[in-house]
Amino acid sequence: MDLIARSQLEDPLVAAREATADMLSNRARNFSLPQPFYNDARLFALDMQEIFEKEWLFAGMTCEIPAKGNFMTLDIGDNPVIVVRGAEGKVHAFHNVCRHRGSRLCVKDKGKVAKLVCGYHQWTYELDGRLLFAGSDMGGDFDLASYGLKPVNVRTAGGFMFINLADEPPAIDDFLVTLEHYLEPYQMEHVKVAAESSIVEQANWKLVVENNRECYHCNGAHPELLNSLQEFDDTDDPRATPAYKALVARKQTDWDFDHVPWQLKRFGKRNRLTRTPLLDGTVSMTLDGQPGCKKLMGRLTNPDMGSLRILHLPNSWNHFMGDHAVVFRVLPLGPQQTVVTTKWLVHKDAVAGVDYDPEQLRRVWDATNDQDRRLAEENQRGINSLAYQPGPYSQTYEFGVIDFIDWYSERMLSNLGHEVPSLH
Ligand code: 3BY
Ligand code: FES
Ligand code: FE
Repeated sequence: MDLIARSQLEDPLVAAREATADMLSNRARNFSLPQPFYNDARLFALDMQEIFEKEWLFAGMTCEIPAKGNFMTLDIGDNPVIVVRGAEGKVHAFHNVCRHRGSRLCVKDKGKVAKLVCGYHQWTYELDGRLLFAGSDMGGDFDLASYGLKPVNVRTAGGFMFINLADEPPAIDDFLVTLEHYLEPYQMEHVKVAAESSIVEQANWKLVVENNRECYHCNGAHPELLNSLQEFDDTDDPRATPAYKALVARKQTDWDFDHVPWQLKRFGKRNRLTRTPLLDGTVSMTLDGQPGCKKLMGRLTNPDMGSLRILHLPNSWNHFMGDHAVVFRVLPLGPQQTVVTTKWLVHKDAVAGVDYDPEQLRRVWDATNDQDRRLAEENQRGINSLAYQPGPYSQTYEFGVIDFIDWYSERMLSNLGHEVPSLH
């Protein structure tokens, strides 16, 4: 919206901002949030303004736009965004909004173009966002240079693309350097998408993320996933058994031998990277735990890489194994609606039907995603009841959820311009 016009209208969320800051400043730590955080339209608008329009978001993988002119689009709430590969391999991101009369520019999810051409009146932009051509008669003093696409901050590392809609994005460099290092064995320029799914969950985005941050529900919900996944988060998991710790130590020796990073790294509560073993005897998140792709990723020669887990709040978690990787992206659609996009990655020279069967490869996480969707939707339905009141998270089983809600509360308060209370 035009900035002057916006300032002339009263912000309808003034009261909601105060109430939100108040609820977060006074929340019971280690308890789920009050109901409005999960179902109120004003709270949802604030989540979009203060979290999704201000924090770094996972957009997609560089392998999805491998060559000049390849683009992908995504919507951050009301903000359509285009990510495009320009000259010399440079990744650009723009608001996907034409500078003529504001039409959405690229309407496809992905594709390849020579120039970015608006479908309405054919204003034509270079891949770096410069306006090249604006119809036949815009008047003699029309200055093309004033009507370039509005840029969106974009950073890439280890094959991941992150975008940020803020004027002054928070620092992210330390995480990106580590991400690059941890992904080096996977040679992410030699990767392709083998399968992809997007599912819409009738649940607030925070319920989707909360569900992912714990495995308290795994035993009851995920038979396919538990053929390979250890329910322990890491060696610092309070439930970790001596047998698990011994397995971890054994695998870490193998990974060191292959010069593959595994150490737990955290960047605040926003990012966490760690490599953890799968169940002994299994090497991949497939139904039988055996490789789903015969050709291993990158420079790897040992399929037994466990899973490199990469968390990026607010909207991504990922598993990198020896034979394939699974990357997840969460985007809110409404107060009680979220889209979860999953992509299965393999070596780009792996051949479908020969080295891997895409249907087999995706089976475990298709099943797991659907199970998690049901859990999040039932969680939403109960929370909508007048009976709902915030309930306690288990510090033994749900520490990841506590961390997520702490991160969310801290970022929300800080972005609202409020003081962040100390957590201790
Ligand atoms: O594997 C995951 O991505 C998460 C972590 C624990 C439960 N959930 C399935
Ligand atoms: Fe894009 Fe007119 S709105 S060319
Ligand atoms: Fe789950």
